[in-house]
Amino acid sequence: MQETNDILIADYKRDYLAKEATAKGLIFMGGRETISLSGQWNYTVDQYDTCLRQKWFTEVYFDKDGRSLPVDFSFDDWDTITLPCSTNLVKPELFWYEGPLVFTRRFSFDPAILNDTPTSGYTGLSDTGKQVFLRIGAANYTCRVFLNGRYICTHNGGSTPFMWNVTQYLKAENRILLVSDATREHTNVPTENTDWFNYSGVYRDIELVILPEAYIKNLQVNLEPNSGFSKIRIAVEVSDPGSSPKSAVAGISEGTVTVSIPKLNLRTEIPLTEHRGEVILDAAPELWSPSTPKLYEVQAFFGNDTVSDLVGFREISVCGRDILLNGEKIFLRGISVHEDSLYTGKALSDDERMEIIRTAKQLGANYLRLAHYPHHENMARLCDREGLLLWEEIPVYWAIAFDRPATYAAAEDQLETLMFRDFNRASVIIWSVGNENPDSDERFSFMSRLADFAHGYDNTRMVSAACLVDGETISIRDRLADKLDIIGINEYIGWYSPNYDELPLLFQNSNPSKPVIITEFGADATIGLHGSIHDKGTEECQAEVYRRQIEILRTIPYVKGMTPWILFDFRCPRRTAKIQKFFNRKGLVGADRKTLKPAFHVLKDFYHEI
Ligand code: GCB
Repeated sequence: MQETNDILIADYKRDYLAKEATAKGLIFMGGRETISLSGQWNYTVDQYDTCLRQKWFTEVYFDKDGRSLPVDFSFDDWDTITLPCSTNLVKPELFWYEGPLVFTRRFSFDPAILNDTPTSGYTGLSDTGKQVFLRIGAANYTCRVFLNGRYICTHNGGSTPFMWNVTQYLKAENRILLVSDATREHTNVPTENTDWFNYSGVYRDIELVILPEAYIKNLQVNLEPNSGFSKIRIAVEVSDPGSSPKSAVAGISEGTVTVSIPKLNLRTEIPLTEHRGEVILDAAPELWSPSTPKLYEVQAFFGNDTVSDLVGFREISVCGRDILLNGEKIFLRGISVHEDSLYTGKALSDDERMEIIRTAKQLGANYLRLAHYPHHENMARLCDREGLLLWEEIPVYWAIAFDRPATYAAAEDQLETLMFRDFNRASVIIWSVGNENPDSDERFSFMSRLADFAHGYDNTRMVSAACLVDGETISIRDRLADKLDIIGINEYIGWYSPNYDELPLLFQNSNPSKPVIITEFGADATIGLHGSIHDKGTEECQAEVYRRQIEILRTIPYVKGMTPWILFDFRCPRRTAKIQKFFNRKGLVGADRKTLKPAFHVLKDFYHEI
């Protein structure tokens, strides 16, 4: 009989339901120093979740009388892995594995970082009030954190960051253990069925963030909408002193935050009430746009805390059926992209992100759709710098469990996390609340709530969703459109609907009152496969779909942009045909990111012409 009774307890996860890390626990990261825990870890596949059942993280090796106990793990002898990464690509046996994985490492933490007076036996309390937060950029889908034998927190959501205060659990010598589990569940966001590869593991950075006792929790900087481009809004939030471990300094959080934008000769004191403050100031920044991606350094100071950010100032709005950037009509020459690399899965390097940007620019694009979930935060930072507009999305994809309150809560949390993380990114102009969701009352109320939530959180961006064509009437008709600023439409005429006549019909049958972006059209093409324009899967057929689509779309006055599907071929377990071999081959470029298909040039010619 096992000491822990693990073989008898079916409901072993109940011990890990409390302490869920959500958007509310996030802290502004710009300009902060961090201690990286990325690098070499030990790991194992733990298919039966034995770590959670037996509580391996408590490391009980002896009974109370000192006799040794058998254990089913040996952390330091497990294989090593370099985190972050997509575990599936580490070795062939792991390629299809989605289940629980355990990662662990030791690390030293210098107590002097937290204490003015040197202490030998660090007990976890700092005498300066400084605090240490763990931040994980993303782990798919559920990630449970353990530190020095204690359960710390659980995060749900495969592509959003989370943070947790670990000050009281830290020692000079530490063991951290993470259990990630990418098992697809019907009730998750995304649900179990998607058209992309479900890479598992901890695939974005793991770091410790050192904060003073009172710190800046959030800093939002933006051009105030409808101010004639002449006012900047700055909003700050500081930590709640009640949450600090040292109550003696409670009250420190009231006062002011100083914010400065040196290149605009702007310096202001923002008074705080209940930890928050906001000012709207006169300013005349050079406006950010794809052709002039001007960024300004912003610094904020509060007690011993300093943060900074690089911020562009632009206004995105809708007027009738037009999209306006800085008051001028713009056509969004876009392309969709997944966060997927042949070599690194979802753990792209910045070089790989730049490769996406360069290839999109070669195409003549000014805009990317980051489908279908939050991509790495560096993507929006790079697009700020390089001058590409962005659509960012949460994975409310296909048939989500729209009737479940907990599923809604998960979707809203991912949306709030994404908006918190990327609020200051000028490149991000649209929040998308979902993709191709079959119409039902539950879906309508779920997605309406998300759209309202996005509007309530952020009045500096447009809200959209990629909707389906109404199949019965062949028209743009979706109840959700009332809740959106811009209507996204996925239509695969020439591919899933082979009758090209439906394309002009779709627009004849529709009369939207808002701008429309064709969020997807496309066709598979296997590199080197040739045939007639009617032979599905050939380069010729794909190029023909692009020609026929562009011929019509360019004439529709309310189509104000497009993001055809997709820039690069990407891995997808659903795609088993001879021409697919577990890849979705709708890329304009192969998965090698080098081989351009003829359709690339068709779209490129159009984008360069307009
Ligand atoms: C879609 C989906 C996208 C798929 C694509 C396809 O409509 O939004 O995720 O990958 O079609 O290739 O079928």
